[in-house]
Amino acid sequence: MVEWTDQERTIINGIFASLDYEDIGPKSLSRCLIVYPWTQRYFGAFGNLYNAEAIKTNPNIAAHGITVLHGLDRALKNMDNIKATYSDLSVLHSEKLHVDPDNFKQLGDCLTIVIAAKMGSAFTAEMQAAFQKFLAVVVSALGRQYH
Ligand code: HNI
Repeated sequence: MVEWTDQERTIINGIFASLDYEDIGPKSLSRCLIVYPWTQRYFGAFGNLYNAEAIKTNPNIAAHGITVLHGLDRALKNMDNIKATYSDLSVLHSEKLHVDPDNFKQLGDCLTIVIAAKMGSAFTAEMQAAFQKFLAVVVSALGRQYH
């Protein structure tokens, strides 16, 4: 069971409260597909992923980036029970989508970078520490149902 300090809870809630899902979601997912091109294989049905420009302007990728961020809302609202909260999503990514669980971390790192780029110096080391911890718990929970 993960313990959260009041400061960590405040920081994580603060980051999500100021998050522009429609901006950060598409940017994070498209960055992941560009920086880690093997992740494109799961999005074969999403249309043109021919180059970075195509990925950045692909409306299906943009929409899915927003879906993923809303997926993170579930963890935010259930911070003391992220493992159970994500058990269905973990089964989906494992058994139906066959997503290699290593990719969860790559996407999380892209999200951190996009948030840092947007917030600039306001994204302090303490904020990053709390956010990375949150993402690590999410990644671990999403990887739980793999065997
Ligand atoms: Ni992911 C579907 C959340 C990482 C590939 N994913 C979803 C859905 C949510 C979601 C929510 C929609 C489920 C539903 O329809 O019931 N995904 C998350 C979260 C993370 C994550 C919270 C990590 C932070 N997903 C990834 C990664 C990949 C990925 C890293 C591949 C590289 N996800 C998919 C694919 C789908 C998907 C593919 C199905 C999309 C579709 O519409 O067909």
